[in-house]
Amino acid sequence: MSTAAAKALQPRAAHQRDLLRQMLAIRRFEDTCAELYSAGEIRGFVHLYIGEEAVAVGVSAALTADDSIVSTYRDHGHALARGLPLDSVMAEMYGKTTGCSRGRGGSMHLFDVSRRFYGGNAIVGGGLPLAVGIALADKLRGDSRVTACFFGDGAVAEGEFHECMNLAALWDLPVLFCCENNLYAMGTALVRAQAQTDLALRAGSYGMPAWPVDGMDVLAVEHAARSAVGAVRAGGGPHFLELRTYRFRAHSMYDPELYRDKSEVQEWKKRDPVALLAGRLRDSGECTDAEFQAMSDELTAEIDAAIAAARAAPVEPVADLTRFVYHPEPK
Ligand SMILES: Cc1ncc(C[n+]2csc(CCOP(=O)(O)OP(=O)(O)O)c2C)c(N)n1
Ligand SMILES: [Mg+2]
Repeated sequence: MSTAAAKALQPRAAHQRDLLRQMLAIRRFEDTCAELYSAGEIRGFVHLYIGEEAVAVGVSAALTADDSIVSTYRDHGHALARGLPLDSVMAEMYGKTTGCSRGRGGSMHLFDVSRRFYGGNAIVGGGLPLAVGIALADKLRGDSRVTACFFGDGAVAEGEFHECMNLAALWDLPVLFCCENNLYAMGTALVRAQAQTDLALRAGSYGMPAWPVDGMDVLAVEHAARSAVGAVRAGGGPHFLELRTYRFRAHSMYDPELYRDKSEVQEWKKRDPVALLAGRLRDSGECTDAEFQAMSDELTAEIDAAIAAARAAPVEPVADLTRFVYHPEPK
């Protein structure tokens, strides 16, 4: 290969290594959260994203810092891919004041206005009207922002999903709907709950472009998201991506997983998004095993430092309990 050709490849290789690092950061962060949860160090509801990392990382790579993101309760991956500092997310898991939501939100309510990351939402489908409202505001102001809204296959059964699809399409709003179809809503399989399981087809019925994407392949996700974001930003109205993915772990920390066969999980693990990209980069010589190990060691150090900082950080004083809480004066 000529030097010029090798140089031309550099940015692509560096970009793909960055995607790999982001996915690995989410994986390591959450593996550690599972351990901390079992040890009783972090509490509350915790929903792991392990297996779905390519979705958050691929979509986020197609957005600019000025675009907005609305997430779900399975939000660690979305937040980290958005660039929320890992230590502020870890501190939030511990309920400390240095957390991105001052320790008042916890795992399900990560939030960072400065990065236009509008939560973390415990209500299934609850982010959809927020995203449509943000996009309506942007449109009325004449801003060229895109709002990416993540939600699960379970949200498609909610009434507000259909209301939001309708309004976004009717008003040509700049929203990218990112449906994370992991085939289950808690213990209910999509096929047992919904008559039409082709979710892109259902979104398409509202007159918006919608298509399925291999959600285990971060490059496929980024490619689809770039083309959809470009079209939305150009005034093409809402677009819908059905990101076909799979969660490798339980729905939340405690779930006996009686609703699926272990063999199904094993089958999907063969297409582990982190291993898939790592393997490709290894085969092309763009990330050797030693480089992968160095990346992994760096992340371990970063996570260890975040845990130490979170442990040492204060909780909010009791005197501040009613701060940020809406409470009208009694008449
Ligand atoms: C409106 C509402 N109904 C029910 C619940 C309880 N609940 C929490 S998660 C969940 C499953 C949602 O599945 P899906 O949208 O596919 O997302 P996933 O958990 O698979 O990422 C349900 C029913 C809730 N939080 N909100
Ligand atoms: Mg689901």
